[in-house]
Amino acid sequence: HFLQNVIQHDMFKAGLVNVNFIQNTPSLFEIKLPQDRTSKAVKFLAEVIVNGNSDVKFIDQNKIFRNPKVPKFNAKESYPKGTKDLLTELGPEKFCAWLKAEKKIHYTDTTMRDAHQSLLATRMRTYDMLKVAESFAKNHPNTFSMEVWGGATFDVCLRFLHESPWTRLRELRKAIPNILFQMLLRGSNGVGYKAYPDNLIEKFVEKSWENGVDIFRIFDSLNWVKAMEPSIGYVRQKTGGIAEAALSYTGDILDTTQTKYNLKYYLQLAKDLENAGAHIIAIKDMAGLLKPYAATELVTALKDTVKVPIHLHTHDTSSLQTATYLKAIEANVDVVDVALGGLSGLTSQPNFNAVVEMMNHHERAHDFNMEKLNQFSNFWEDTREMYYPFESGLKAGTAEVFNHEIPGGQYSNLRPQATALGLADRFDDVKHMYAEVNKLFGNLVKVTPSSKVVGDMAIFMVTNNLSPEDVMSRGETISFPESVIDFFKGDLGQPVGGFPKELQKIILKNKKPYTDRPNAHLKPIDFKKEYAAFKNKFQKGFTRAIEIEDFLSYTLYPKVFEDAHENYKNYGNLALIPTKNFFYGMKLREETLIELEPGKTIIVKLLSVSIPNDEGKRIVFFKVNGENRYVEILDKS
Ligand code: 3PY
Ligand code: ZN
Repeated sequence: HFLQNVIQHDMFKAGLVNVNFIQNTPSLFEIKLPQDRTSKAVKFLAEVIVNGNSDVKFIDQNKIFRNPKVPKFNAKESYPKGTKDLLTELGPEKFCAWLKAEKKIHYTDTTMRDAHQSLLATRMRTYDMLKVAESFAKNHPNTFSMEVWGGATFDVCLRFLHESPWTRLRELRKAIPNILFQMLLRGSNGVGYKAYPDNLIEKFVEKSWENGVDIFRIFDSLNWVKAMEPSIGYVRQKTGGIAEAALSYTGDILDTTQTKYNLKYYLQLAKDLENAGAHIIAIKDMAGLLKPYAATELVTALKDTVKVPIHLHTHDTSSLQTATYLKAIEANVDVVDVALGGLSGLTSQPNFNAVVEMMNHHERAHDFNMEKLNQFSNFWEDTREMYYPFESGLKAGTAEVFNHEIPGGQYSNLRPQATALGLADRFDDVKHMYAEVNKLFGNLVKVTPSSKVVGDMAIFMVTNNLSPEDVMSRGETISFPESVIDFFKGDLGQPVGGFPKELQKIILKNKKPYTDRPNAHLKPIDFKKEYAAFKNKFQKGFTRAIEIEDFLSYTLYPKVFEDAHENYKNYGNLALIPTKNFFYGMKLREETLIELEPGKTIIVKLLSVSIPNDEGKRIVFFKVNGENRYVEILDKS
């Protein structure tokens, strides 16, 4: 590059150089590396080598990673037919009739969504998913569905992994064309934490279907049917997919002293959701509170009350939930959610492999190749090692969950959130306070985003040493967290039984609450105008075409999208970097392979890292496909 600068310099071309030419022409040293994909990938690696990945808060230098083995499959063979083919053939109504008539118990594999959301703070990268996707689709085509999208994955994918969630969905769809894909949709809150304009949710549903989602599990964080109705409608009108509406399970129907969320309540809710157009009803037990004998009662009664199939979801936080599945299966539940062994248990779903074994030789058994299924479990167990900084720290099942009722997906975030605020030693207090806040707020359904409001308030109260009595007696003088104020205003909708009135006044002070749908207060998106403006702003200097899906990402998460976009411009598609290198950079003399596109792989070897120069920059030397390259990186330490 230096020589290029010399040769192309006007004075050199004019033959006007003397011995001082180099010395007097500092611009010759302004080396512009070509901004191709290889350079961008190498620049990212150099950055992580020198400064680390800002998402990784500690590194265990002694950690040795195993190489996860992908279970064998035949790459040349076509895909065996699965549920996706059946849905295409039958359409949603007939498909659900088929499901209901099935005697076998069916399984949804949550490994690529809820399992890692609940165990590893949602950090699982597309890179690792794609490694096993085709193999899984060819080895286990009898899986009912795979939950691969939605919930927190959308946000985390963009924010921390610097990937496009849409590209993830498309790539997975290509690799798994035969099994139904499922997403978790927070109704009017989309894949975010607040209400969005209805026409944004409508477009989001339509584009999710076009990019690969088949089953939309729709819930509302307060079980408010009014808030779920529009999304159920969009799935029915805008897609050929399945609207699965969820009742989020709270409390304990066996406890007769708890009168709010009793069996009658859930049956009415299920009926309302069926009337709203649900193709399937999900029992969404987000905290793992549905005990085995309660499952017998709930599932039996639901099967008598609604005509559509019942899909059961739980989290194994207490370690009791495999028994719940047994009871639910005996009561004729149609599908249960499980996660491959290596990413199952505790705050994640019950163990896929073990549940299949449990059912072997039972009249509802569903045959799976256990040797292969266990190999997939091992793949994830080995892969999980690379995500160690994101483990939640929970080591064993805890019956405490029946008291605090913290959802599995929130648990793995709450501890780091508390730690970041200096409450590492007071996590017990936070859990305890979470239950207190729930009581104070009138006993809520707690699931994203209502669970976040309860969590924010619990952390706020522990930090400020406030008791529920303090809140009631001197709340007028307290500035509550914004999420709590918005919640009491009605921004997340209306809770079962309404807000506690006295507390609402204390928290809102002079603000006026409303009781209709929050979305009704929002201006619809002007897609034509706003998308055109968006393209104008973001296409410049961007190497791939901006598309409507990017606009949706931006509309849901403006700042996060802008950062991810900037990141893409600087470093290219980071989803291609192997996970080990993405989080931890490279060790000296380590060699890594990066497949920039099918058939174009670069081999990168780290040769050396210099000490910082006068400007604090280090020079990182690589060999890339046999050629020497170096990158200067400012050492920020
Ligand atoms: C989410 O909304 O992300 C959840 O997983 C809720 O359980
Ligand atoms: Zn869940």
